[in-house]
Amino acid sequence: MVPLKRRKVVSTLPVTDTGIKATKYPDIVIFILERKMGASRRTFLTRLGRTKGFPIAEEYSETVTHIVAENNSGDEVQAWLETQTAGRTTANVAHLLDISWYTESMATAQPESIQDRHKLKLSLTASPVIPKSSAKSYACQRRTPFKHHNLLLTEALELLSENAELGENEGRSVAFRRAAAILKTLPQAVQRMEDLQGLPCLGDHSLRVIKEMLEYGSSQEVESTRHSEQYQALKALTGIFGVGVKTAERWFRGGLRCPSDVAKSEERLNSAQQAGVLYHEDLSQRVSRAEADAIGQIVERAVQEVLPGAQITLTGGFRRGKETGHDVDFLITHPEEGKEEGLMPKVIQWLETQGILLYQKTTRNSYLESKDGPSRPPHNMDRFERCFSIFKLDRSIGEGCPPAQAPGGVVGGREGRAPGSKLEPQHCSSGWKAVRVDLVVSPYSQFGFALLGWTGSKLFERELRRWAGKEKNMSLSSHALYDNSQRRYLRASTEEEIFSHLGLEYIPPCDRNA
Ligand code: 8GT
Ligand code: MN
Repeated sequence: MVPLKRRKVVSTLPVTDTGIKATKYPDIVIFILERKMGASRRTFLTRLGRTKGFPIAEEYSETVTHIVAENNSGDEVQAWLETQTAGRTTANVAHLLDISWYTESMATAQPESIQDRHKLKLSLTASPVIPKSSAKSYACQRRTPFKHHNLLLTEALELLSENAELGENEGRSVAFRRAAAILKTLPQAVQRMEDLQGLPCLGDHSLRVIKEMLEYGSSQEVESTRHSEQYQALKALTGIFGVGVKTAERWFRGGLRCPSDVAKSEERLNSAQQAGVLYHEDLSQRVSRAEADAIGQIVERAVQEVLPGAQITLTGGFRRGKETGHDVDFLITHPEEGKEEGLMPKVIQWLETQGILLYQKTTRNSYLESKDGPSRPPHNMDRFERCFSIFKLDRSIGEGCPPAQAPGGVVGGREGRAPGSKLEPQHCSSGWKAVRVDLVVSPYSQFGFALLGWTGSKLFERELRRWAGKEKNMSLSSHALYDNSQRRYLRASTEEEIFSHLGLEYIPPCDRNA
């Protein structure tokens, strides 16, 4: 760890027993501001609090969680606080509270939950300090907007995360991703290591990388990884639709480096990989929001044709407000439970007859949540279907897809390519573009869970499940929330209700970009 600098603040009181270690409330540290209150009243209030077991600090430090003031405005306390922190932005900024919070807490002999009326109001031009709540350690407790102020650092940490993932080192990959995620929540660019004081999720390795980047503008480890043949090849190979880390690794050892090597090779490809190679050029382009909307209209039309009244919702990155994506994700349901059964094959068939599908593979819901989901799946879980597909989207989007023929027909058969038959990758000079589309059908009763589960980001989802398990003894999946203590499923029809069951503040989709 980088040693954290502690700033000594001169106390106006003699340092007696701080009472902090033996407290009943280890999570809070109160500081009573003497300003405008006077030393004798402060001493009285301090003693009173301590007799009730409250941890009260003599001196202000960054461990303080609650600053209590009397007859001071929020701006006055804020200005005082800035002199204590030398104007530095610190993550560990305490609640600024009126004395009423303290006296009410004295009356009940326990720290009262903070109400709006307890908070000292700051004027709108208030300082750039980060509220303590934005430094919570689970990503699902924080707001992470898509646009943030630390792109260079997060890009570097995410590259290391991706490299660890390609090396199948999941723990390391998640650690770097969590470190990147915390930097995305900061209201300004990190300039000094001190700016990181008090932030969770930053391990030694991430701190080392950040320090190097702040000092030299780049990190040697990041740059050597970025330029390494293995990283570049594994990234390029897993960038092919249908190719996972294990296959990419095997191909790499066999001397393949990029999609065109695969196309020329004798490797046996399954049907997804064949489509992946065939449409690689298009699929490696980002999908724009306009394209996502155009695909939304097609899916809407398909769904209405086969089941009037069914509803479609754009999920994934686009629901989080991203401008572009690597694919387009949709969730389909029907307000009448059970009506959605058998819907997917009909939708697929309709799309196929319109000549819109270049590839599709429908799977029943096969992931029975064995690793982190409920131990007993809900009875209707096997109704949950998903389809990985590739749409043929007219380049003059908005006009819909022409009923044109896919080159060589739809790639979707079960049999793989026979060794020796070469693939000729498609080039995007044509009037259409291949776009990856994921369709998921959910029963209405599970819709809230499915929506939450398919909106992402992947880290946000992971953190939600970790929070549920570790902090609440619950199991969250895209189907249900199971309370292990009560041994029952908790009902919810909206995302808001799920957050509430989990004891979390509701985070809207646009702030789930961890
Ligand atoms: P993108 O812009 O690159 O497309 O980013 P994205 O939309 O955030 O990612 P995605 O890879 O398209 O995945 C969308 C969401 O679906 C993510 O939240 C991811 O966690 C979720 N997701 C899968 N696979 C599965 C799965 O098998 N089960 C569930 N419940 N969710 C899944 O990608
Ligand atoms: Mn997506």
